[in-house]
Amino acid sequence: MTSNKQQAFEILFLGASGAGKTLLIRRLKQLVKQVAQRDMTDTMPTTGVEVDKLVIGRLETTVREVGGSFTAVWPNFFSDCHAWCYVIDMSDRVSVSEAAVEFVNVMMHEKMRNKPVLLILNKMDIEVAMTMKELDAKILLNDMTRDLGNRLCVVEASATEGTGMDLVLSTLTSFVDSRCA
Ligand SMILES: Nc1nc2c(ncn2[C@@H]2O[C@H](COP(=O)(O)OP(=O)(O)OP(=O)(O)O)[C@@H](O)[C@H]2O)c(=O)[nH]1
Ligand SMILES: [Mg+2]
Repeated sequence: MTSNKQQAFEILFLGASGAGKTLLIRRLKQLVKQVAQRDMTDTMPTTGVEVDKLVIGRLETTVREVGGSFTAVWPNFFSDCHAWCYVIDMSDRVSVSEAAVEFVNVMMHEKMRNKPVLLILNKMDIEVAMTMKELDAKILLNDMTRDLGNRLCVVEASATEGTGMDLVLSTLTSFVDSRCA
């Protein structure tokens, strides 16, 4: 494994408070480190920033979560990240549109425009969760993924049940490894 500074990789996790960023990162950690299954759903809201180091693909990767209550400082972390994830709570139908608008705003930020992004549609285990098709009707996801090629990936997940996590990891691995190529 190479982990010198030149090859360091940083992934930024953004999304509204309660969307599931911390739990998703815990699940990722569990997959990568193959730690035993335990109840890990007892998260607390992230105050400020939380940083983890995980080996993803060929590099030791910094995974940085900025709490959803700290949107004002999100741009402070745009320069240093190489890829980012945006998490939407699909069960919160009232806030999905707002979250989607926030996502598009970050996508269009000059420091983020060319970076690979994984949009995680989380909490799909909840019965009332909006489907990807419904979200597509709101923000034309299909058009965006077509226009941006493999720079934008979209995954449906449930951090609670662990579904979609293999795809989250393989997508992040492809982001990391494409930088090493
Ligand atoms: N049902 C369900 N609950 C989830 C899921 N993901 C997260 N949760 C729960 O949602 C709550 C908030 O999750 P967090 O991971 O703390 O959310 P966060 O995005 O980190 O929130 P901030 O740190 O405040 O920005 C917790 O009670 C989690 O257990 C999911 O996929 N399904
Ligand atoms: Mg958190």
